[in-house]
Amino acid sequence: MEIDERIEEIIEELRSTPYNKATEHHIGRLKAKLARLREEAEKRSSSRDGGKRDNVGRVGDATVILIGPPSVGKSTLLNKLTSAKAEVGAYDFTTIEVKPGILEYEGAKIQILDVPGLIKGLRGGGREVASFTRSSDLVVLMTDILHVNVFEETERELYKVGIRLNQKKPRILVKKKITGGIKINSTVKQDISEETIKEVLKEYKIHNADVILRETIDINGLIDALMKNRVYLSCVRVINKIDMLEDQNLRPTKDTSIGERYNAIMISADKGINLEELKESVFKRLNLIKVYMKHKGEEPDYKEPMILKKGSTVEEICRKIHRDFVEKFRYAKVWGNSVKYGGQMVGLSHEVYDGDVVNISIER
Ligand SMILES: Nc1nc2c(ncn2[C@@H]2O[C@H](COP(=O)(O)OP(=O)(O)OP(=O)(O)O)[C@@H](O)[C@H]2O)c(=O)[nH]1
Ligand SMILES: [Mg+2]
Repeated sequence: MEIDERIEEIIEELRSTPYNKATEHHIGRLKAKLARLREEAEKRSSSRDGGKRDNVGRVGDATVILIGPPSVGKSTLLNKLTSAKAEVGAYDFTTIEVKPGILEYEGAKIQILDVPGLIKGLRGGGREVASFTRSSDLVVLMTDILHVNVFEETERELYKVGIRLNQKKPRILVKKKITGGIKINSTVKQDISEETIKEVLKEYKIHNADVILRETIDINGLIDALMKNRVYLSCVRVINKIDMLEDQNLRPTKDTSIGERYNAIMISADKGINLEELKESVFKRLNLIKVYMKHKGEEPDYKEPMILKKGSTVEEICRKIHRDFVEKFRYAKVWGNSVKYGGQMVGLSHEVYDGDVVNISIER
């Protein structure tokens, strides 16, 4: 049987199976099977179409990807935010190749990727979009005022290929073992039964493991924790072309209700409306921090902060300065909120905080 048919069959069975305590473990098994088949289908089809993979180098401090249906103004926005000169057209699929640009904001260099318009089913270029998304830091989900209802559809398509938007990684740890069966430890009360958890694990051929649950989980979360291809990204929704409403005297820039309803920022890429608000929101959601480097006996360099992702350690700082720095590293001295006292000596694994001053000592 074709893989697509098997997927359809399972979806149908899931649809017709009522959810209750007696069916839960069966549903768990079906969902796990579905997740595996979908991954398999994606793998096969991407090798079939020659695997047009992510081939754009990542530069800058973080990467944002613009995703949305054709003709909503993605390339127009890229051109407005960066010095890129992407082709803009009044017809669908103007963009056929991924185009990068750099937005400079608050001292950070943010790479923006303009990708081909996305259509339902992630066929053709869609899988390429998915592959670019996996290695981005933030998704800007874009549409225009004529198509405000596509957000959920697009999110569903991305969900199917393992991309989780504005969702936390489930706090589930599975430590595989050789013997001893499945032992489940939970720090909180669980709704799903042990039997269901075991059924799902069985689908992944896990028969011996310690399972540690640090929050209330559901079947989908458990499957996500077992699949390797899941990514968790922040997402900002954008509705473009609000100038069109203005043409019709609907005073959209004052009437923010559409934006609120869809939890989206309303912009006009073409007329340059609300772009500052968008930049600010993108910057905030990227969760970047600034640290200031200091040479021994000198004042910190407050003019050119180093931009890092929140959660970064001294090791990441070293890598950003020079590839040799990790090997030659002796110690770092840190002033700021991440340490107990100014000038504290720390190692490579020390996490730095926003506003820290850092001095690195290496072997000469
Ligand atoms: N009225 C209005 N038109 C816009 C705005 N932004 C873009 N457009 C127009 O929308 C059309 C499509 O713009 P593009 O930037 O090529 O759209 P795209 O999303 O990159 O499209 P694809 O590459 O085909 O996926 C062009 O005719 C643009 O001039 C806007 O803010 N207001
Ligand atoms: Mg385009």
